[in-house]
Amino acid sequence: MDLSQFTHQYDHLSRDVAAFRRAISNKLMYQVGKNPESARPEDWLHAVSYAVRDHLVERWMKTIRASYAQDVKRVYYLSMEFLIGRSFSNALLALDLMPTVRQALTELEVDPDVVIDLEPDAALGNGGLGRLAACFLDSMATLGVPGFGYGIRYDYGMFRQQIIDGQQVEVPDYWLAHGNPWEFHRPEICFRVRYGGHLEQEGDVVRWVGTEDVLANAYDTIIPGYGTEVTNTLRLWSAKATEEIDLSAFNQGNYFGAVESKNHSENVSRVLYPDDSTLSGRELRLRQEYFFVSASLQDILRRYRVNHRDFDALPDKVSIHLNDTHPVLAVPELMRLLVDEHGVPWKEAWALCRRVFSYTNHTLMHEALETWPVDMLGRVLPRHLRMIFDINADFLADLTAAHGHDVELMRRVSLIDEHGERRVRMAYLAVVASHSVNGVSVLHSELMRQSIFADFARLWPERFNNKTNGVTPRRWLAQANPGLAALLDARLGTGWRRNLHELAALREYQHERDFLDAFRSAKRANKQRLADYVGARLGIDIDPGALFDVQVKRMHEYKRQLLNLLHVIARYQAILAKPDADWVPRVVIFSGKAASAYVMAKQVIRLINDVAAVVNADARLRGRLKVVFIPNYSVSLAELIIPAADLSEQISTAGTEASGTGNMKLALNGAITIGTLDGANVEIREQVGDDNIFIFGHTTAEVADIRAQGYQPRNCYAANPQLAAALNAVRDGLFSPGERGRYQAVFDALMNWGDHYLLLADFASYVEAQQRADALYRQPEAWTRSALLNVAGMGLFSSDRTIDAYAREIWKTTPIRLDAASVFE
Ligand code: 26V
Repeated sequence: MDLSQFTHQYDHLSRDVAAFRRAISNKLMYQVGKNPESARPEDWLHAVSYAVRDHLVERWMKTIRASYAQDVKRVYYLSMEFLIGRSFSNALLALDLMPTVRQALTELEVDPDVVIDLEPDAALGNGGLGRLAACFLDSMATLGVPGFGYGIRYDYGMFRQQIIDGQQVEVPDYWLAHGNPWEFHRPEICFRVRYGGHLEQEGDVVRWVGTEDVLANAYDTIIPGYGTEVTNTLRLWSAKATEEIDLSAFNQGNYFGAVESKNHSENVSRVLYPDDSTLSGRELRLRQEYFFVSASLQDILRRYRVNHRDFDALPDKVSIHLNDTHPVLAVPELMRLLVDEHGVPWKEAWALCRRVFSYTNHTLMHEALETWPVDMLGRVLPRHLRMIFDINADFLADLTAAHGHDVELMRRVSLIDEHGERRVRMAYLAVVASHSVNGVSVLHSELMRQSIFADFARLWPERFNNKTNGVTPRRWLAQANPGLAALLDARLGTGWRRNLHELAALREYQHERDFLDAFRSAKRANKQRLADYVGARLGIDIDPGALFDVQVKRMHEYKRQLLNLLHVIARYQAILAKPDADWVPRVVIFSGKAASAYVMAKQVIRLINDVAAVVNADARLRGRLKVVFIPNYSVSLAELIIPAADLSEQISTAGTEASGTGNMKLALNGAITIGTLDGANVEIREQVGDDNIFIFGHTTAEVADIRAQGYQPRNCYAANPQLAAALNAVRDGLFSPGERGRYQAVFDALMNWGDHYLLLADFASYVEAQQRADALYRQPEAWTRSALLNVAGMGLFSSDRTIDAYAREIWKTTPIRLDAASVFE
């Protein structure tokens, strides 16, 4: 078919406001089915989204055609989570249509900002891991890497957080309530996913029979690249019952029973597990993991077979990336498809697997490492359990052949943990099956080799590598911070959006008064924007002239929001003790969700809100300290908060935060980091220089030492009256006058239960670093210069750099070519 008649239909009109106005009106009428008089703002949002989406579709078709024509090697990024956020402004940015569409809407008497704010976030992720997947999709498209995201289309995303009486209340996030104009339902792309049943063996042939099945149905979202026509696909699976309803039950008059079984099987894609801190070990989670992995692998092999008759070329055409262990069942599933369904001999199938899979580890936290009870796995996925046992047997046999019969080593590296209830170690399966295993910062990759994968790193050192995380400059600078973006455009040109290293040129302006002033006013405007939000939503009056001290991330003990709060309390007490001293005004801003079952994290949220209530009401402070907990942290809220930050709190116990990406987003937006030598903070320091970051606290090695010697938090308490006073205030109920004992457990966790994350050991050093921050903030020009040098140093932390390294070193893919010739060849 000749595409030329369609392909450029819109291009020459794209900047034509009148044409866009007509397109929006058409969509409103013919797709949404409303006339302008009765259209609600939501209807306009849908109409304009459809109009914008059309422009992406053209590019999409072009990319898909080129990828088949060139038979490119494709990357499949398998992830349980994609934390996309909003799509509308992102699409406008990619298409360079923001001014056109704003103007068109305005002429239609629709406020573009109201419409933009109506779009619900696609919050199909918990935190860092899911947002990284979204940044990676953006970068893959931008670099022309032929990539697909595969995941689950959860009906309910990350819960909405309300704060009621200071406490977190979780509300379901039914993000699809008004429909999703960005997705394409593909009823015809539907795969059967099987569960349960049992195995029958005839000779070498194993048959998996008697299963209970569910269908996985595809929904596609277009992922636009920036400054390129390349667009990729995010394909999310939704569960559908195999029969509409159970007809036999229906015919016997059991109407409700008939519908119930349908509902039951469709539950598998109902809700995102909103806990990234502990493995719940729930069977539904296991079913979810297998659900999307099985559908994705069937789809991958189907696509491969469009151009290939056997599987010999699979590793040359297919790269499957495992985003943490959540999709590791892809390994036995690929083996099953190759061996059981396509008759590939076991050893050949395994050799293919080993060349296809790569794996990223995102956490060393023991509680988050996935293991599944052998019993449960055998019940839900008997064929896969058998595969895993066979893979393990081969692996241990090879090990013995190469290293002799070392029982201790075999016990340590076995895919099956035999201590107590037998469990499958999913991370080990990932390592054994992958040709590449990477961590997400230099420090984390090193610790990964030394700790959880020490034996494997000795066996296969060449398999292990580092890929320091990055963030997309499109969303996290161009979109979130239009003020700063405009300033950068004026001085550096617009190239930084695709080549973030160009920010380094900012260093030349560090002594230019006018530029520093302009930089400071951009920050000030962002602070005003946030202050307006906080005033309107929370009724708290904050001064945009104060230092905005920001900690935004999941609530987790290792991230130490409580350490931050102890400093707030100490500062409160210090101001009261010396009310006439010259205090730097501060607004301490927290935002983040706690897993619903994470009692301590929820207590910390409550304590923050209780402290905020007391501090914000205390007139003696004369506004020099304010504490704000902004409810319902999300991608959209991050886009509002991060550009307004002066100080970025990255204060995890050294050795616990794999990388962090918020640290990068904040520095990119001109916040100075106060942080430990943890995760990517180490590399941020290298890039911005020691003078432009406030480092404090014990190092990873020191933390290990302290623990080895038998850490005594009480000694810190005894030695530091300021710390003792802050802790006593918490214990004695200064912030919970109606219930004095409310925070006894928080106090005990630190003082009597070992303070696992060493808050007390780092407190003095933290307070001293905070004083350095105050001192610098007193010199507006020096502060601004330092903030500027942070932006200038962020070139390395673009997810484009990260993806370029994945593509070259792990996936071995080349960018797709989208010249006219390639489309029609
Ligand atoms: C873990 C678990 C474990 C139990 C079951 C449910 C569940 C869901 C998600 C997770 C993810 C935890 C790992 C994670 O998000 N790691 C973060 O990854 C970021 C991207 O690499 C990194 O910047 C953060 O430092 C790291 O905490």
